[in-house]
Amino acid sequence: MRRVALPAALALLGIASAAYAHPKLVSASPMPNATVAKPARVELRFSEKLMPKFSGADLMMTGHGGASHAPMKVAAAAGVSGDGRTLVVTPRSPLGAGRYSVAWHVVSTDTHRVAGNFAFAVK
Ligand SMILES: [Cu+2]
Repeated sequence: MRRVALPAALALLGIASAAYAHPKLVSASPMPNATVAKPARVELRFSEKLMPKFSGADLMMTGHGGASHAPMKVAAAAGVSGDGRTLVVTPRSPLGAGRYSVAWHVVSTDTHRVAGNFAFAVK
């Protein structure tokens, strides 16, 4: 119960304090909508320091071979890197050719929660 309640409370906090600085996605690798050779990891850099405990991302495969399919979760580990602002998603095995989406959620050290997603393709 508590695990569910806390992120929800943080989300409400985020909405209530929309005028304050929220973590923004500054850059991502692969870049949104880019087509790249097999990336070893996905990196998302934010404008604020993140709370690792409440920050993460799901990597999903959404299609391959020219066809879309229901999102399939890719086994991956997500963590915040040494600079405190970069969320790194490392797939357990190399990504095959196809289309992917990254659904991320982060909580900055001032407790603002932001979520978003973007897509990229692997050739
Ligand atoms: Cu697929």
